[in-house]
Amino acid sequence: MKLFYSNNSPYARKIRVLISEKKALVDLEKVVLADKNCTIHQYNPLAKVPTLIANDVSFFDSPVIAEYIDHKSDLPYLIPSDFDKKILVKRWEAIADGLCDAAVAIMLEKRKPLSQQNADLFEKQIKKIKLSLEWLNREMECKKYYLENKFSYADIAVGCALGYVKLRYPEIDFEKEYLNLHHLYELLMQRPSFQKTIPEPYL
Ligand SMILES: N[C@@H](CCC(=O)N[C@@H](CS)C(=O)NCC(=O)O)C(=O)O
Repeated sequence: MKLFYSNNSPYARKIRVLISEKKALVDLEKVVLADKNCTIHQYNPLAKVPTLIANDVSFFDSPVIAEYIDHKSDLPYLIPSDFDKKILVKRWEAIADGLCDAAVAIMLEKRKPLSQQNADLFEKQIKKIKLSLEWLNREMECKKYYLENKFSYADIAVGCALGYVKLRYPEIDFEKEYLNLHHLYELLMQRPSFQKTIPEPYL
């Protein structure tokens, strides 16, 4: 198996953390999406990371890849097979991905010349980020990990979204505003899988 990823993609980080936690045998290949000849075009018509190649088939997007890796590798499943538990994990992944979508949308808008930037877009996306963080923070009340206080893919998804928000918005004081999420991220950052995939501020 081979995973195409880019350095700071929070969706790809989710998969890299999962691969590390599951000790899955996957080659990692870093790509530069801005490169017109980027290899990703050969494997994914959407030209997005993460993309996984397994048995000559390409898989995307990250929720699909996560299911594939969790299912095909050893060790206990991090996405539960029990439907009622699994759907809660997927629900958390959906919020985590939505949080990343909003943060990425703002980052892309900021890259445009000032005269072309849309103030409404900033306001709308910032609201999504704030409300999602408040929502997740409430969900973590009196909990160590999200699902039955056991580490799962839900924590990986939200942890990677938090890492990305922290990278792009260092001014957010998690300890003051979202204490439960602060504790969760601190706990996750003790894991080698999170440490070795931390986003790099200069990219
Ligand atoms: N929903 C997708 C989102 C993937 C995504 O948007 N990745 C970004 C990098 S953070 C990307 O590849 N962007 C390139 C593009 O949109 O052309 C997933 O979960 O995999």
